[in-house]
Amino acid sequence: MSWFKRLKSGLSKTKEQLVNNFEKVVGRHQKIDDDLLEELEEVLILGDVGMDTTMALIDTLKVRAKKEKIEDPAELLPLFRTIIAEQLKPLEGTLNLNPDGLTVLLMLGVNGAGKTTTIAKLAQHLKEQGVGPITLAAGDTFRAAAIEQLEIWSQRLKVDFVRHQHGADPSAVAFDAIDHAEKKGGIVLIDTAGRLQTKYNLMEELRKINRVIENRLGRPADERLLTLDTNTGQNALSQAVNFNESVPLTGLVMTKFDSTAKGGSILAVTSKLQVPIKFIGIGEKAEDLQPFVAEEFVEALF
Ligand SMILES: Nc1nc2c(ncn2[C@@H]2O[C@H](COP(=O)(O)OP(=O)(O)OP(=O)(O)O)[C@@H](O)[C@H]2O)c(=O)[nH]1
Ligand SMILES: [Mg+2]
Repeated sequence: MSWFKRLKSGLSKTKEQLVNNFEKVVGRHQKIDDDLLEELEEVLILGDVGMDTTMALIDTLKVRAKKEKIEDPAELLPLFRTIIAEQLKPLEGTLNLNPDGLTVLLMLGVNGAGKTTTIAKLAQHLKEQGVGPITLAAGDTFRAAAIEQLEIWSQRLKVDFVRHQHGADPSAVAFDAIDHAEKKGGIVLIDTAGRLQTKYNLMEELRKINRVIENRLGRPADERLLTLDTNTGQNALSQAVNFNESVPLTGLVMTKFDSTAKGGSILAVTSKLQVPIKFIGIGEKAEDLQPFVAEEFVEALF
């Protein structure tokens, strides 16, 4: 099946929640009035778009409908599509690969968001594109079997692997991985342990890893990516804001669209935080991760 077809089927639960319910509401009304807009507001809030973003979107919808002299409620759906496409378009972003030397990528996120799988999928993706050599760094020294999980991926993908013992300082792993890869160039993908964005000590540890990388390289890590599980809905926004405060993010990876109806949270996150979405994940297999293309995403959603 093509990526677009899989994307479409991956987004089907979110489509049902957001787009189909939107369509049902406009279908029930003869004119665009406050009653209709209130019902649409409810659809967006239930679709995990978040209160503030919903208000802003409904407002834009109202203003644009008036400006474009739209009177038929049915025409609100294509207008809604346009507005979303316009919001997401500037957030497309490609991986920032260092053209004359080593690229360092640091992966962050809460427990179970999909960090390690995303690293593996990314490694595969980069390999297919001829980017390399690739080094995976086992920066999750906390969770049992986390090191082995990444090691198995490195063997499967036939890429370099740097590890320390369980319980070791993750900053030291990052440092050594850069040492290992520096002469070869290519890209180092550094995994980290999952952590709650509200746990001060754990977020401090991330700041330290980030600082150590910066001191070692003489520049910040080329990519500081946050993996967000779309199933977390509204909490994704709090995750993004808090991680961004500890380690200024260069991009987001939104995973598990295939298993959620809460994909509307992508709108909540991106309207608050102007951080590009670099990849989206729609499954557990390597080919289920692809660069985010706004128009393709909106097309699949609608
Ligand atoms: N359905 C689906 N599952 C995914 C996706 N991405 C990751 N997963 C699954 O989510 C689970 C957690 O993935 P991990 O990569 O281990 O997550 P993590 O963030 O590294 O987790 P910790 O290291 O425990 O914090 C695994 O079962 C993955 O296969 C996705 O896009 N879709
Ligand atoms: Mg992990």
